[in-house]
Amino acid sequence: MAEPSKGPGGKTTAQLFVECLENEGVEFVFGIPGEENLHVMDALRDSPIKFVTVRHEQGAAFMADVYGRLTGRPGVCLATLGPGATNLVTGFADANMDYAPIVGIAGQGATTRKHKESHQILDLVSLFEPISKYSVEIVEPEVVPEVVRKAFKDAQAEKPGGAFISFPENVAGAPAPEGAKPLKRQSPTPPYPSPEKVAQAAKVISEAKYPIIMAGNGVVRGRASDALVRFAEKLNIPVAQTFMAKGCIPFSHPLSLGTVGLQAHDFVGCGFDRADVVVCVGFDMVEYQPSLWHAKADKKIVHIAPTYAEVDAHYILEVGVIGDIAQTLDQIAEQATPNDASRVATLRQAIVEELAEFAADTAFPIKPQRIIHDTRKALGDDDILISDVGAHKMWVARLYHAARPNTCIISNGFASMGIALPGALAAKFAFPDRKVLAVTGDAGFLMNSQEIETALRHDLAFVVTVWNDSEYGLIKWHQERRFGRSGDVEFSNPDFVKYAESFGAKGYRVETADELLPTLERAFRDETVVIVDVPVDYSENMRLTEKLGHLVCPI
Ligand SMILES: Cc1ncc(C[n+]2csc(CCOP(=O)(O)OP(=O)(O)O)c2C)c(N)n1
Repeated sequence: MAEPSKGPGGKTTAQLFVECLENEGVEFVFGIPGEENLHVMDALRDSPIKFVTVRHEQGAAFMADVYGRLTGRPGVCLATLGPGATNLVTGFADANMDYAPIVGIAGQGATTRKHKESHQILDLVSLFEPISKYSVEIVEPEVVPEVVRKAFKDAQAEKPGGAFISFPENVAGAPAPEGAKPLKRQSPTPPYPSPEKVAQAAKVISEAKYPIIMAGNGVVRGRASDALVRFAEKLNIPVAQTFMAKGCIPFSHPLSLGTVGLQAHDFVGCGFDRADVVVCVGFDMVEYQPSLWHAKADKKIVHIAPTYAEVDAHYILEVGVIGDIAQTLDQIAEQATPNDASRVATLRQAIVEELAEFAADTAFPIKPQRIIHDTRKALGDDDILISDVGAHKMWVARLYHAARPNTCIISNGFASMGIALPGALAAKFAFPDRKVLAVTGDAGFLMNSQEIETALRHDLAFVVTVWNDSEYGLIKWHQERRFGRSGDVEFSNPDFVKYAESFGAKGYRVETADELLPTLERAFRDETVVIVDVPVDYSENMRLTEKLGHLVCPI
């Protein structure tokens, strides 16, 4: 590797690059050093940006993913070329498909060896193209300010997602051009809604007999929860929220119908059956395919978002209002007339009763409903729960009642296992004063549990509940539902208490249902990483399927 040269500008291109990251307000870079990113790593040593050395690049990408989702600012992850970059892929794709802003950076071999068979060289720009909004290589030092500015702007603009930068080592080590400096940051602002479209939407909503709001993750991204609540209250329209929009209206609000998105027909689906107008606010169909809630394509859809609607035969718009969500909602609310909704209370009641029914259930292994009930009790309204992906996610989505946006993080676009534990680290970095809980299956836990060491090294404190069933629980559920039998989903687990202790973390095993809540409370008092092994009774999964199969709508 050629020695870095500072040139007439007094800095290397890698130093200019890091200056550009600082200009973007980057606080953390999550990653693993390697030979081809040495220049960037070295430049970071003189920067206030904190480099978080992780134990697997996938962990770094998930950390950047959750950091991006929670803060609305791109999370940044860094890897070396070849295998380092390929390890970033799953977490990076998760961010991109969950519409979380993320910037991925990978070192690359020198441009002088990229044209031929060469150690660890892979075309990284092509690799990241299908999982990003922008994938580029820095081919000359002078493009650095533009590349970095564009990467952050693209990652953050609606709909947010991934920007990937490949940084060849010879360019990184080359002198920065004289006078080169970061470009001024400008945040893209969503358009102002068109008055004609606002008037059309207000008319459709005023004429509706049974309107319902489907609030999606765009409401959370647009920081438009207060406007959503104002809109629902003024027009008296019930609100269902997607998994990723949890908390955009507090569950305790009389107009909240809870969460939609379970493939099965749930109580809240009853609200959709009756609806003649569905007001989709910041809705991403990656979360909930329209054919599942709009099979007959017979309802009027009002689409409110900063970006135009995706095309789908079951999502044909009556009217689409493209603009800043909060402004759009306020303007429509001013013009529309309120709806007469009296049936909301009945639906809410059914959902509340289901949870109450299991609040004191002492069966062991513990029923999912009881675990969710006690989990909710252990956390405050501002605390953060990060769910992994599996059957436990379905229970979190259905029954965990979030009071505020971004307090229950679920991956429901790409839906990759392994997000919860690294996600908890990122949440704690972003919000050190809030309690953070990772909820994970036993399989997803072991996919990224190496990051326990990273957390301990950084003195982070959070709790992980491992729903222990020694199976790929969600897949077994699907097998039984579709084929009436299951197989190839069983495995054995390590002793999670000893496993936690071997890292220097704490571990507890819950032995009765009544121990769960006190154990969680104690775990949060411990102020370190605590793994809680929670044996779960997943026979409730098929019981739920049967119950929902026979569901008679209460309205
Ligand atoms: C990386 C990844 N691999 C596979 C899947 C498919 N998948 C979804 S849920 C699941 C089982 C999860 O098992 P576990 O983590 O134990 O959670 P449980 O379902 O038991 O609650 C699998 C294999 C996925 N979503 N992501």
